[in-house]
Amino acid sequence: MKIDHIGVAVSSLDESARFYKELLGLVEVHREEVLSQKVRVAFLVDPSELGGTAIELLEPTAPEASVAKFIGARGPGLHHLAFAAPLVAPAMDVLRKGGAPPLEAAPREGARGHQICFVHPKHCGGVLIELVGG
Ligand code: CMX
Repeated sequence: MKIDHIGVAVSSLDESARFYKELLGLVEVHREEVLSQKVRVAFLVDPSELGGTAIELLEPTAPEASVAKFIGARGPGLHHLAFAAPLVAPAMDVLRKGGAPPLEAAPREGARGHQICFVHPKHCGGVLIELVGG
């Protein structure tokens, strides 16, 4: 599976986006608040490869957000790896049968309107994994 994006937990979206844009030359292609997850997110990509792997910056909007808990416990940094899975539901079945059940019973809507699910890091060698549908 292709890596759709790499999630990075940040304390300030604007400050972190400035680093990726001004010093690494990425461009911001999307920004939104995901109310269900209590985060504001920004997606940044290499301008020469607009459909390529993105960096997703995640800034919590409430202390109870899972990203706020993550930053509180570990500080800002790499948060998750997201793989492109054109068909999320069948990929979830494969994970379930293989002993790595997703947190969700069925795909749900995530950032950018995509169908997504997450797999707990305890099943993935300490890395939070996301599947992102087409
Ligand atoms: N990467 C690696 N390890 C992580 C982790 C992460 N992102 N988040 C938590 N952990 C670790 C904890 O540090 C803890 O480690 P120890 O047992 O060694 O202390 C362990 O996993 C168990 O954690 P937990 O008690 O289950 O932790 P939480 O209550 O913090 O929940 C999780 C973890 C994965 C269930 C929760 O973060 C979750 O539901 N994530 C999916 C949703 C999400 O991340 N949303 C934000 C992104 C939204 C978007 O991209 O749009």
